[in-house]
Amino acid sequence: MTGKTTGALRVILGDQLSPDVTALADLEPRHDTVLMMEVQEENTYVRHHKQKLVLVLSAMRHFATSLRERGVAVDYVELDATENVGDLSGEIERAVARHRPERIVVTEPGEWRVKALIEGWAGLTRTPVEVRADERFFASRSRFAEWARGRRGWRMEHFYREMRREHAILMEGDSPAGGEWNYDAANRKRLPTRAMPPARRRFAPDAVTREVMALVERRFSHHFGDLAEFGWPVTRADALLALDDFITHGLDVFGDYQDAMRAGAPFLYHSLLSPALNLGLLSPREVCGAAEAAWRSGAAPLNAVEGFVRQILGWREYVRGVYWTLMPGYAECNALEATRPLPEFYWTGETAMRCLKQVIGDTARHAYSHHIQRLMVTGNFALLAGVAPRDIERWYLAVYADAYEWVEMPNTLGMAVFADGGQMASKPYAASGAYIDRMSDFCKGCAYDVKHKTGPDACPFNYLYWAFLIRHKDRLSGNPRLAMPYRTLARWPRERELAVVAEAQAFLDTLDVKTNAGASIP
Ligand code: FAD
Ligand code: DLZ
Ligand code: SF4
Repeated sequence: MTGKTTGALRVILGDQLSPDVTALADLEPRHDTVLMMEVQEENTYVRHHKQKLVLVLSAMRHFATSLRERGVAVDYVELDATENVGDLSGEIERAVARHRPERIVVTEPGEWRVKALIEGWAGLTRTPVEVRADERFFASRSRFAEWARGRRGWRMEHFYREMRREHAILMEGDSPAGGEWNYDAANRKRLPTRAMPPARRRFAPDAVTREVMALVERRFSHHFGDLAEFGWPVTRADALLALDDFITHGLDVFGDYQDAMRAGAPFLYHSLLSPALNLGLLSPREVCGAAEAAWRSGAAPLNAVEGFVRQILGWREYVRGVYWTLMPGYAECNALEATRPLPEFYWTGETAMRCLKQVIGDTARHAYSHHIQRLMVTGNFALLAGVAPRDIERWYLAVYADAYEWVEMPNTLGMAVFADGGQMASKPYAASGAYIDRMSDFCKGCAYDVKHKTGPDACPFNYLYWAFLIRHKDRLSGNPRLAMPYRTLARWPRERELAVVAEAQAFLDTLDVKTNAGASIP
């Protein structure tokens, strides 16, 4: 390619796989070149689950093909290319030498770390760099900042209602559809034993994906997780089929069983759409639009559709706003001063606690857990055990197919382990074994007894829960949402408190806390 000069070098990062991404707006096929780079650094900044690596790399390759089919010149640097220098900035430098572009155009990235890299590109290459807003979200970063400015407590529900109005989703004039903003009271039921969750559509790996699978097994064999069950959509066409599958088979009872868990049924009625959404294969607008259309046509009830839309128009947008408003300091927050290294079983699944074993095992098999599994099983345990926020945060970033820092970090630090001290959630999501027992069938086959509060066979979540409340009494007892358990605790004699704390400590001392290199579950 030496000798050719390019108008604009349009950079597409691995999670910017949307035909309408701003970096491609006003593309001049005759003059411009699209640059896509597979680089070692992005594949190893955490030990990403092997399925996540295959998903990103295969989706990138398919996206490049779809651009070429539209007549766009794509300079695609494969991971195994001999000249590949292994990081985004190094590859930009090489690409600028190849193409000598007038300017570089890129859409703002999803991570602070990559934003900092991009800020160095103009100096590095002596070429103007135009960074464009990522318009694939309902709210721009500045829209969230404007909403947050001057508010003391941020609550997702308030932001969500503004988004509903602003984007006219599930609205009837100025009022929310059906008269209520939130139908959670009708949601979150226990899954009946007779309920038969539908088999979910998975996508058999095609030749491109199989080639990437071999590459990942060869280069990243020591990363977490298994490839055998890989079934994620890697093209927009397949992602649209996945959306249709969910609207047809999952949406109508999505709300009812949103919080339910069942051993051997990791997907239940969830959409499984986050990997495709976060890569840009689907847009949040079309997903919310499809759900609203299902309600308007009578195919799904309002409680289900509102519950689903709230996850995307509400939570997804809200956590992105939290991330960009509070970074870079947010990454370091540790309000509860938790310091325990991540227990080894998060990587191996080797624990007698059946809930954790099941969720971690499914994570290894599918690179997926639904929200309550993440929040109330692995997250709850990390919170109660006082795992260092940065350790558990890096774990979530590594093990899920949908994990990118802008969405993963606030969910982990803010929601799961309360490291931001309540910026995101009004109380820590701490729960004893009774919650897990109520929402799942995990406790039935467990070595521990969920009904026992103390003693060698007592469920560890029980004494860890009370020890957590005791440990953080000074900080948390004034929280109105924790008034009930603290009232209970106030009735305990001092000896009982001390006994629970000692039992929790003895259990925590038994945890194997070697920091693991990310080995697969056998
Ligand atoms: P569904 O239950 O079908 O929900 C529909 C969609 O709503 C999801 O696809 C997702 O785009 C969105 N959504 C739902 N809940 C949230 C939420 N809390 N925050 C943002 N979006 C939400 N989600 C990610 O996309 N990437 C992550 O790295 C991630 N890390 C998480 C870490 C922790 C500790 C917790 C508690 C949650 C995390 N989540 C993350 C949020 C949520 O668990 C996943 O979005 C969801 O499980 C994805 O599965 P699904 O597509 O079947 O979701
Ligand atoms: C996650 C990821 C991976 C695994 N690999 C690449 C890659 O090789 N090239 C690339 O451009 N992007 C990759 N990504 C996505 C980036 O890490 C992503 O842009 C940031 O996580 C910001 O969201
Ligand atoms: Fe988990 Fe406790 Fe239930 Fe066992 S008894 S599955 S450890 S909640």
